[in-house]
Amino acid sequence: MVDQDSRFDLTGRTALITGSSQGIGFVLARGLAQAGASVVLNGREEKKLTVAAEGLRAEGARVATAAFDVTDEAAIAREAGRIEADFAPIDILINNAGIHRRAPLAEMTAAHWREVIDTNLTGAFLVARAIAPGMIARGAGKIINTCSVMSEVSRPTIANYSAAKGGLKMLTRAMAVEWARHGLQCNGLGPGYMVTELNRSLVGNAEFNAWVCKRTPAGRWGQPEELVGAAVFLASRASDFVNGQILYVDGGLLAAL
Ligand code: GCO
Repeated sequence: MVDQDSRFDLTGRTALITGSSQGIGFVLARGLAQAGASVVLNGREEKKLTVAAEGLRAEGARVATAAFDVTDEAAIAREAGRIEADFAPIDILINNAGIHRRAPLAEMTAAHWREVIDTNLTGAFLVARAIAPGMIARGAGKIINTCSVMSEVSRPTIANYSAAKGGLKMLTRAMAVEWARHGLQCNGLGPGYMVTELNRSLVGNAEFNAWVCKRTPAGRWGQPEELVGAAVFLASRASDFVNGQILYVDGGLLAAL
C-alpha cells in the first residue's frame, strides 16, 4: 500500500509563490513549507519580503525571496534566473499576485482597467513563461493559478477583476492543454470570499458582510488557511492526473443561485 501521506509530501520540492509577502500568498507559502517544500516569497517591496521570510524561517522553513513586479518582464527573467541558479529549480509555481481597483464600469479609468489586467492576468502569463521551460526540460512541474469565484460570476464595481480572473481560468486551461504532455499539471485555485487585506473594507462593511454570509451557503467568510489543503493537493503528487481544473474553495457560493 502506498503511504497516503507521502502523496501530499512536498519535501525536496521548491515553490515560488507570487504576491506572497502577505495575505493569501503568504498563507499558501507557509502551508507549502509546512508540507515540506522550500519556498520563494515574491512581492514588490524588499522590506515586506524580508519580514515575511524571517517569520517563516523562525518556523523552520527553508525560504528565499525574489523581489519583482509580475508585470516587469526583465525583472522576472533576472530573478527567476538568480533563484534557479542560486537557490533551486522551481518545481511548483503559484501565480497568486493580484490587485483590485474597484469602480463602476462606466466610471472605470483605462489605467485601472489595464493595471488589474496586467497584474492579475498578464503577470501570470509572464511568470509562467519564465518558469515553464525549466519544468518542461525536467519533465515535471506544478502550476497553480489563483483564480476566484469571480472567474465564474461578477458583481458591480469589479469588471476589471472579473475579466482578469475569467481570463486566468482560461489561461490555466491553455497551459494545461500545451504543457500536460511535458509532465506539467496546471490548475487553478478559486477562493470564495476570504478574510484578507484585499477585502478589509468589505469585511468591515455591515451590509456587505451580511450579503456575503447570506450568499455563501456556509454562512460565513472563509479564512485564507482554508485554502492550504487544496493548494498542497494541487502542488503534490496526489494531483498528477489533474489538469486544467479550477478547484473552488468557496463555502458553496458557486453552487447556489
Ligand atoms: C469583491 C471581492 C472579491 C473576492 C475574491 C474572491 O470585491 O467582491 O474582493 O473579488 O474577494 O474575488 O476570490
